[in-house]
Amino acid sequence: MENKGIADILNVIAQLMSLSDKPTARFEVRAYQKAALTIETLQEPIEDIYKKGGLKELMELPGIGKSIASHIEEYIKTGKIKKYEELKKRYPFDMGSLTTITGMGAKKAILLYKKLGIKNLSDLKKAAESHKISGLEGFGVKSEGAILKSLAIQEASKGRMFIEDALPEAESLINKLAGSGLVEKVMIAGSARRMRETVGDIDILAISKKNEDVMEFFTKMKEVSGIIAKGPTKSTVMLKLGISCDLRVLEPKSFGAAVQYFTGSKDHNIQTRTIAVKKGYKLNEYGLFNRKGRNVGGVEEESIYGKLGLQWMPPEMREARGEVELAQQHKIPTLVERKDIHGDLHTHTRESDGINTLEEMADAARKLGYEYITNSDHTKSTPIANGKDDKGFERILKHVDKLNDQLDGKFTVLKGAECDILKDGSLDLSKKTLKQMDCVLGAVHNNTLMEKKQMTDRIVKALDSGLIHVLAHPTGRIVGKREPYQVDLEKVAEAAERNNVALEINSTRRMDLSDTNIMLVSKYKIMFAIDTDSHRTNDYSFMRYGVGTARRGWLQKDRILNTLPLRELIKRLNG
Ligand code: DGT
Ligand code: CA
Ligand code: CA
Repeated sequence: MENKGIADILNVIAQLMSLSDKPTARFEVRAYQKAALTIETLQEPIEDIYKKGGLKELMELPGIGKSIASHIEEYIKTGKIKKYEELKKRYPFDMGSLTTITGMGAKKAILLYKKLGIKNLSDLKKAAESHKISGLEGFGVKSEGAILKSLAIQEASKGRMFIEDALPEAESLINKLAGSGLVEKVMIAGSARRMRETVGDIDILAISKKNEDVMEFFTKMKEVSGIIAKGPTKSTVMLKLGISCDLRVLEPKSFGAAVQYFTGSKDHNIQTRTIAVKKGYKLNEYGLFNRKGRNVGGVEEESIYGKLGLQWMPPEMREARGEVELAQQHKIPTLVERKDIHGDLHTHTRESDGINTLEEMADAARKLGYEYITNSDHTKSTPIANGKDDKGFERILKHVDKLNDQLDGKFTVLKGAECDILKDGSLDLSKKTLKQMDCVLGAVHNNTLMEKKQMTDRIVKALDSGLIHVLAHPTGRIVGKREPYQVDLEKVAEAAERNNVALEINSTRRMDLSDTNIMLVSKYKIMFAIDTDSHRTNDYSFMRYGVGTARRGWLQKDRILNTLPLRELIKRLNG
């Protein structure tokens, strides 16, 4: 049984229970959501945990109490959860997939089921296309349009996988290949090496003299669900993960050329090939050949770039966005790296919708070598995330003070909030509360279907309040799931510059700002904050994807707020 499968069920139970009028339902909903969150990111199969220590062991997991633990036990033993089966009978529609649509919560989904009999995404598409939804109360032309758009994005992203799902798998595959003793060298190429936010397939390159044995090993790995092609130099398999993987076995003399070629991107390769031709070479995946047909490319990709008169550039830049011209001038910037990061400015705890305590979040960050985190729990206008009001934050801020006292300068938790930017651009906490904080994140979560001008004005007004330090996930998009809201990002960047507000690069599935949006706004004199928006300690590991995206947007260390050591950061936040 997959952890993801059971987490999905718990999430659907939460959604279905949120329809109940029972006063205690809210707490139960949160309990199911938290349990789902925990299970989703477990490093080992939950079944193994259960086998080790039964119910008791399950209840040791954060956010899993007795009743949910017994549901899990029931599922492991019988393949079913009675409570879920009963709820499904009462609400016989596909809540899980309907609520992946922008703006569609459980209440809207049930309304659509009751009024129009919509049971799944294909019913939803038909109803939206024939304009049956815009006439319903609580919907409108705008939300019907948003539904169609959201369906279209899901359609378009089919077959591509989020980098955060694909890269760990790619790494585990190359580690196993390296450990097989059959290869002299093995590495990841393609879009995964370029840290593109989605990956169409995984590309692996290896050097070996034992081609047949390597291919035998590769096609029989336990991650493989089927063999698409098997040959001595190239094999393609389908992975259980739901994505395919190419392995190419090469000779040392063409490895550099293959690395350059298969790292791509295709458009970047077209530009490098054109330069090669102008210099009288022929460049392909086998080498860089001079007029006499001799391979002068060497074994490393650096030498290929060198022969072409190009400075080597990080894979993240290879998207034909001007990097080749920069390389000709030897002006490739030194991009920010994961090791430059000193802390994380966006984290949640159990106080809102996180899993861990403040102490656990601080401790885990300290173990990563960080100097600081911002505690940024949600505010009251996002009740689904258990957002807190001024009074709640009064208590939270005291808690932070107390912890900082205990930490005695060895680590610092900055006081903050992920404060909702309300429909009219006002903020969800009082000025008095916000003024006591070190690092306030402003964020739009609700009423996202506004016209572009209204949304821009709303965010600009919030930034002009002078109370915000970071604008969290500035466009509201979620990769493969949700379109960004309509907003003039350049106007927002202008306001950020005016008010000394950093724009976030949110490293979760939001990946917001995206690489292209970073490029759009980096001409303004603004800082960026690469945050993980962690809801549990494991989430800190998302940081490298945010860093990858920043690198794809050509950002250097001096543009990233959280590369600053604590003292400089505080100066900057106060300035
Ligand atoms: P993906 O898999 O869609 O996420 O993106 P990539 O970039 O990994 O593309 P993929 O796997 O089709 O091919 C790997 C690399 O091989 C690609 O980045 C560049 C190179 N490549 C593939 N097809 C062509 C081509 O037709 N011309 C050139 N110049 N390069 C190609
Ligand atoms: Ca690929
Ligand atoms: Ca490929």
